[in-house]
Amino acid sequence: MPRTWPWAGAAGLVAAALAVAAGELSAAVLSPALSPVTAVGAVVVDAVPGPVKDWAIAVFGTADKIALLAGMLLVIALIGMACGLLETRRPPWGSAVLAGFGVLGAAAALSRAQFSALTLLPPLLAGLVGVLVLRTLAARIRSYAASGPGHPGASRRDVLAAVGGGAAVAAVGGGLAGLSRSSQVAAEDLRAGIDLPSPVEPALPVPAGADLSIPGTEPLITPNADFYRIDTALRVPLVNPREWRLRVTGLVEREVELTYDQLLAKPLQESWVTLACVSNEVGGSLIGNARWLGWPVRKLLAEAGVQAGADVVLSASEDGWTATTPLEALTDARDSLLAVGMNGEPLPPEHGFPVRMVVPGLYGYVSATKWVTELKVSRFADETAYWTDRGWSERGPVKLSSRIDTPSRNARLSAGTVTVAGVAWAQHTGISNVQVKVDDGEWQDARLAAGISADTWRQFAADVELSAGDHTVEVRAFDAAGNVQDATNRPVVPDGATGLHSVTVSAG
Ligand SMILES: Nc1nc2c(c(=O)[nH]1)N[C@H]1C(S)=C(S)[C@@H](COP(=O)(O)O)O[C@H]1N2
Ligand SMILES: [Mo]
Repeated sequence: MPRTWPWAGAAGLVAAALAVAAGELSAAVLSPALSPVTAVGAVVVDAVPGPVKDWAIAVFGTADKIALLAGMLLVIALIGMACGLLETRRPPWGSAVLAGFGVLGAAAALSRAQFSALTLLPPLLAGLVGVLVLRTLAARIRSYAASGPGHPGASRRDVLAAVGGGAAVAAVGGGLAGLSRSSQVAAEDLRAGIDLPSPVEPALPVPAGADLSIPGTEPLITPNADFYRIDTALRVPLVNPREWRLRVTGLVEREVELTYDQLLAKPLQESWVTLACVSNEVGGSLIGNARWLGWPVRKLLAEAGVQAGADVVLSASEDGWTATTPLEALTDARDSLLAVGMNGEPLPPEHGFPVRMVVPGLYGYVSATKWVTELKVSRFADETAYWTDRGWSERGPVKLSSRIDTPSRNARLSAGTVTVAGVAWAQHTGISNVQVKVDDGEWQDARLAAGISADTWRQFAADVELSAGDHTVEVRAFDAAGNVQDATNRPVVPDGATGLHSVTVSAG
């Protein structure tokens, strides 16, 4: 019988490597914050006693994170090899143990503060890939082991091809994951070195009672880590703020170039703006509210001097994405910003670090360019942009809308008084009223929380009486210009969904 334990160990190592690569690469694509290796590392750091941490920092210094990573990868490699030996001898125990580690990775991901439906995807994908690879390779090794005169099975060459092929894929995948990780770490280091100036014009204070804090509703101010992320970037662009430049070109009296330090030296202001995506379905969550620190775009455009006849600004990002924003929205009195800060921190890499645009009242696809590097003043007649080239509307004002956060869809409640609560928005116009309706009843006014400004969403709450049985609760908003929310159901293409959000619940 051929000797197989070295093959079994190698198979386990390859399975573990492919599992880690699958987990890390899927996280790199979805959001670097979802890295299973980072999640497990954070759990390890939390679990390690203080004196050991001090020792590690004393020994490894600033390389402590690399040492931790190397240690974790070594342990994973050893576990992989052990699973390989186990799986070839006692299937399916090796892959069961490997799957167990996938579940532990998922638990580590869950133990981290921010949880979304995507959180579990990288660790579970890692576990799945590891198990499938291990089972396939181990089956081949067993067939090789059982082969002999009169028992044709896999040859040594078959085993070599399978394990070697897996190792080659793991090397490529691992290399890519490593690259993406090191650029992520580099971006974090660059960000960590930045000390944002205080705004000359601070944000409006949040009025008392603006946050109703009703259980089941989203917070009035969206934490950065929970803020929706939409972009076409497979890898988050890594822009060194020292090298960043913003150029103002096109129909201007003089071209202007701005460095990051020059931007930070401007009199900055802070504004509350609720940013929304045109792809947000009625009742969807592609919307968030943050405090943005930045310099008004209108001041930069004034420095450049806009020529007569211009009606659009084409903004372009580091990674080639573009948006066309009506010039007016960037020159009128609204707080259109070249933003450097989000909720008191430098912009997170995935939200446009070091500089992005934020324009109250317009969907992100026509205004909120992240990693922005150029503003070209031009004419709508001469320009198109990334999404307008793909069938989306040239103009993208945010539509008046509202969303019920609680009760949730299909909730089972006790009959009686139930609080219906959520948010309503009409950026740059403001919300004047919100109404809710149960089944075919009358519309009733909700309590409207104080607003921060016309550029932000407003919370509402209403107490409704629900008898035993199934009910549909619906919401509609009115803006400060007297418009009522459009009840006609329309899809998100080409310029944003309309319709009323409703939830069906059952009371008993
Ligand atoms: N560079 C770049 N900027 C971009 C995009 C993009 O794909 N690339 N997407 C836009 C869209 S469609 C939206 S809704 C907002 C989302 O910003 P957020 O990810 O910070 O929430 O960014 C906008 N800015
Ligand atoms: Mo968007």
